[in-house]
Amino acid sequence: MNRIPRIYKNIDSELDFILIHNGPEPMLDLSFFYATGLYNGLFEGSYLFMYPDGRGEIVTSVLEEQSASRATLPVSVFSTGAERKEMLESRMKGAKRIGINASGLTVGALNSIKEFNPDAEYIDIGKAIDKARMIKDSEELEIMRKAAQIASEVGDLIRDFVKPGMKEYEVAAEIVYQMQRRGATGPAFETISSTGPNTAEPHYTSGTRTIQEGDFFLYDYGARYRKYNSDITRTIVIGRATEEQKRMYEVVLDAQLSAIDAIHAGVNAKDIHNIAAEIIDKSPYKGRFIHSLGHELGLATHDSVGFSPANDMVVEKNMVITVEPGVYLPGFGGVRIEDDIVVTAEGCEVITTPKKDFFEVL
Ligand SMILES: [Mn+2]
Repeated sequence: MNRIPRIYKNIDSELDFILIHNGPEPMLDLSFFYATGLYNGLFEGSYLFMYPDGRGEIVTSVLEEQSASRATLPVSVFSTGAERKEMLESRMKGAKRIGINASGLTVGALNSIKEFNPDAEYIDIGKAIDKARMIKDSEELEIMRKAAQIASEVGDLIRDFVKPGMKEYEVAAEIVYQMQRRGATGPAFETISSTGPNTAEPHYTSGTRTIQEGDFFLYDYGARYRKYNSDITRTIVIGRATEEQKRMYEVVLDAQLSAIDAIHAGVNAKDIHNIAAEIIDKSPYKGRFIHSLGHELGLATHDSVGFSPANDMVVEKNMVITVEPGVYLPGFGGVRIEDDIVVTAEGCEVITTPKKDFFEVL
């Protein structure tokens, strides 16, 4: 796979080349994997040259030679610092305008590149890469459907697994274990497994609290498969639910389904957020929806902004975006329901499928 031409479609200025440079884990530029289609290997300290005619070249260490051999692009391998210096200098010599992806590059990594050619102008073309990454191709969609499917199977399993007396971290461990048993490379992000009042904290992860009768139980998790991610949230009640818990759930579900119904290519992202926000603000939970409706998903869990009140963006076919309204009552608890959708011409396809009828663990 070579996605370099797709990136250059979004660039109108003259460049000698674009240079991607990975730092040490976790300072990797995911665009390296986007452009090359590589999904094995770490590629710390590796370089990717991308030329305006669509050619590319990977420059990497002998450590990654095996992994790099899966690429369709040519690969040059260095085994010493001196060899690396020689390879970089010879390729960068005389270049006047070099494109970089500033958001994927640490200041340290940029400084190290500049040593090989201090005279060039370094131009941030990150927006062109982001734009390409937003629209998924058929191979990316196939991988993402698999990531979604793995996580979906585990979603249904977990609501039958959770019981009073378990610790939050035990359920988190089970989620990750079951995803990996189904072929996930790993979790997409640190699993959220929260109970009771902790569910009111949207980015709580998991702790030592013991699940009790009457608790909300909220799990927000995803599978990583071939470096692509899925992202799901479900909320259930442990034991018999109160009227308040039921009402919260119904409001959030209504907001989510109404927003999903309105999605199609050509719609404005902020209008989709506002559909969900209006439903919540007309309920007793006015003002308790405290984040954006959803983010774009791909190689990064938060690939780019998605359905947000500030995102005046026309939604396009084959974007993958989450839809995740929530309401949070500090000290009491929160409800969030999240699915991943692929935008189509006429509507959208929901690719995450765990059940989301109101559920009590009895
Ligand atoms: Mn999410």
